[in-house]
Amino acid sequence: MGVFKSIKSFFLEKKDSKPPSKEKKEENVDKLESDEAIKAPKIKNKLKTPGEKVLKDLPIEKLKPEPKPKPKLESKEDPKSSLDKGLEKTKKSFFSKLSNLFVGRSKVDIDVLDELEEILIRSDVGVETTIKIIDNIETRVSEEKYVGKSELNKILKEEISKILEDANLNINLKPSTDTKPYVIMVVGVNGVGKTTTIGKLAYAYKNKGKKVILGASDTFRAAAINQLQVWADRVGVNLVKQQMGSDPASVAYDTLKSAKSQQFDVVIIDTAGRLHNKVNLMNELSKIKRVMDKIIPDSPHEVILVLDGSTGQNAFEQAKQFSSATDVSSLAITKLDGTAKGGVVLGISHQLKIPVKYIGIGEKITDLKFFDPKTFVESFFK
Ligand SMILES: Nc1nc2c(ncn2[C@@H]2O[C@H](COP(=O)(O)OP(=O)(O)OP(=O)(O)O)[C@@H](O)[C@H]2O)c(=O)[nH]1
Ligand SMILES: [Mg+2]
Repeated sequence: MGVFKSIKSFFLEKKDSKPPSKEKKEENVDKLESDEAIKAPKIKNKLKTPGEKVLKDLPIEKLKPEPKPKPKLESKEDPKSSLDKGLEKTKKSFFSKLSNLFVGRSKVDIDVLDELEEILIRSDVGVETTIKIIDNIETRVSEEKYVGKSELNKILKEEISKILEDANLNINLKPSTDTKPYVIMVVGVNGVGKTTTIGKLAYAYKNKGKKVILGASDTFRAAAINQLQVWADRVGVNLVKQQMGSDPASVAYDTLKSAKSQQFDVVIIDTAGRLHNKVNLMNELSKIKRVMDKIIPDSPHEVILVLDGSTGQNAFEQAKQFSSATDVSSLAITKLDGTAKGGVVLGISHQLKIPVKYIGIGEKITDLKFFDPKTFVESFFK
């Protein structure tokens, strides 16, 4: 594996100088049918800030009556085919490179493995994950007499499945707590797709018969509040909001109070992705969590970090930073359509050990898929 070592160090250097790019893929939130999402692993949140302001007597905006969802937004598409479509760019780019591997060659040798390593790195799988895959394939190739193109595809598919399944082992396995309301906080840097994902998620929960309420805790921009209002109206769920610049924790407070008193099943809190600096952002998220915990002990029950898959290695960095600053229960990787960087799902799952729960494959209300490693890999290798 001497040849690989030099290639690895080459890519390690190259990775740092790579500009952000886009991509990603996933599966259907139709799986919410099983209610599994509501049984997501619970996270402990014991962040306490000294001198925390007591939030009381805050004006709670009147809840709007739930309008009917607009049927035109519903997609009649087969979820599988929409996943295939969403992953098309990654797939095309990856497999066209893969088939070039065998031009003028009939079996897997050291050169093929070196090139495969490069393809994986270029598909944003990440160096650490690529090395693991290549090492495993190398071992298997040396054990088998003849490995040609179809055998390599089969081995590669198995190795990728193994990595994704291992990383997602713990998701949805915790027993249901029957928590009501079940509180979800959505975090991530600006522009990754938090608000859109919340809209899609609210739609999926509502379709499962859940009574959903949203909280506009991104008070940093007026447009952010309006955007969430548009989604709330579109899906037909309630929204709690205050004016721009108000305390995000107080919006969360209002939302949870309403959810509790009016017996909502699911609360989804939007948060700002952009503040004056990173420390401010993380402090604010901690404060929102502390306030929630006071109203509904142990909430939020789930913190979803949204990452823009099309930013490739940048998404890795964001995942690292957020998970070191706050408890992240799962990931939603968006914008996998329109990017060839879908490999990032693999690297992030493997290296950060945070399960990928959803993938966003478009801007439509139905374009959020529950991430199932098996279906994902099947779609990829189809
Ligand atoms: N193609 C595609 N676009 C998406 C997807 N998810 C979100 N978007 C688009 O990405 C853009 C940003 O999405 P938002 O939901 O506003 O992102 P945000 O994280 O809430 O952004 P801030 O509120 O600015 O922090 C919008 O134009 C969305 O339509 C996806 O899965 N695929
Ligand atoms: Mg937003």
